[in-house]
Amino acid sequence: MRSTLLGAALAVTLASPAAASFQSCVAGLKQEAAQQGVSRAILDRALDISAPDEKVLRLSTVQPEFKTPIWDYLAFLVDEERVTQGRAMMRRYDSILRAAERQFGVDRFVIAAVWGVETDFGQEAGSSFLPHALATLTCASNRRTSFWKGELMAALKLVQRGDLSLDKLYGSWAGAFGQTQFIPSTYQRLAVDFDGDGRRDLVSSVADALGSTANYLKRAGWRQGESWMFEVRVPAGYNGPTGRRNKAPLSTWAQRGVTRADGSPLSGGAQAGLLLPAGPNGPGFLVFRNFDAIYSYNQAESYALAISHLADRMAGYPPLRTPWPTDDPGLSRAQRLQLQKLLIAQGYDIGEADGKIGPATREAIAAAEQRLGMPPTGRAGNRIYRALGGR
Ligand SMILES: [Ca+2]
Repeated sequence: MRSTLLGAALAVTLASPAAASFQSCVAGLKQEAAQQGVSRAILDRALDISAPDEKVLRLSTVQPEFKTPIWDYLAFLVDEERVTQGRAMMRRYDSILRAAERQFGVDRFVIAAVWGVETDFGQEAGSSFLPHALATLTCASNRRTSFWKGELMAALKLVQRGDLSLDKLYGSWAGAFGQTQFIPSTYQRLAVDFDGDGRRDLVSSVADALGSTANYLKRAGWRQGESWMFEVRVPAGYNGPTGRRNKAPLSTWAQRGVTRADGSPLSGGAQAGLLLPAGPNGPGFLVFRNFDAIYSYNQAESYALAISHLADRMAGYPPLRTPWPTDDPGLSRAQRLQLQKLLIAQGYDIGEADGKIGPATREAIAAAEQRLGMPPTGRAGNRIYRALGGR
């Protein structure tokens, strides 16, 4: 037995020093987790991995070669379909959302909007097995390895603690998982058992996921009853202060010529910053302390704008008043899917239509644009959509 094991280890070493070093790294992770109280039974099942997950490594090094315009990003995340479905989900989970709003003081439309943007209301939570993904990132990537190791340990402890079984640890390649995509360390710190069954299960329990999101936003500084954002209009050619952190009272913004989107005056002392994500000729937004709480969920202003706007739309507010400064607006998810079908019908080989605009779709769009005598942008916008017969 002993000699067989040694033989196997030797063979691996001879075959590939990288594989052997990966395996010894994983063995080290198991030992460290065991010392932190995770059982051998859990570890043997969780870290039954002999080579890095190549897909995770690939995803972790992808540089976004395509800068998404803000109007594309919002057209995708806040389309009519998501607004309608969001309203239906809010009716269905009304008592949970109201209970979370009461207990944590966080507006229920914002809680639901996080859910809608993160996983399309629980439908797209990711398919990477977290222990393998995080072990891969710890042992085979060369960036942020101590961060990934911490996330791996946190994930294993959630299982050890009895919050989740191993087979629920599926999420994004970078470790975010569950209905509202917490990373394991955040889960460990801030998840709550909101349905009262004794376990914090943000994968299968909508109540636990929504309660935990409310708790997150509360801890991020949410102020009960205050605004998060509203659309405004700035004077033509505005070149005054902007930025989330450049906050001033509404009365100061009024002096600078800023009005509500419908032209009505601003007043009051609430502190807000001005965002002009597409410059002074596009929609403007005054954003408040609660916007910063939403921002902290994913550290991106476009993300916080999408959550804020989806919350408003689900609450019954109209679409943005000021159009984006483009003659080629973005597409909804349904239109993206339709665009792919139109490309396939024209003979472009982009695989199956799935509504996800990847490199193959972008190449086909650029080719179609060229064929139609349009500048080849590769972007899934309204112009190519119409040109191919979409409506
Ligand atoms: Ca629970």
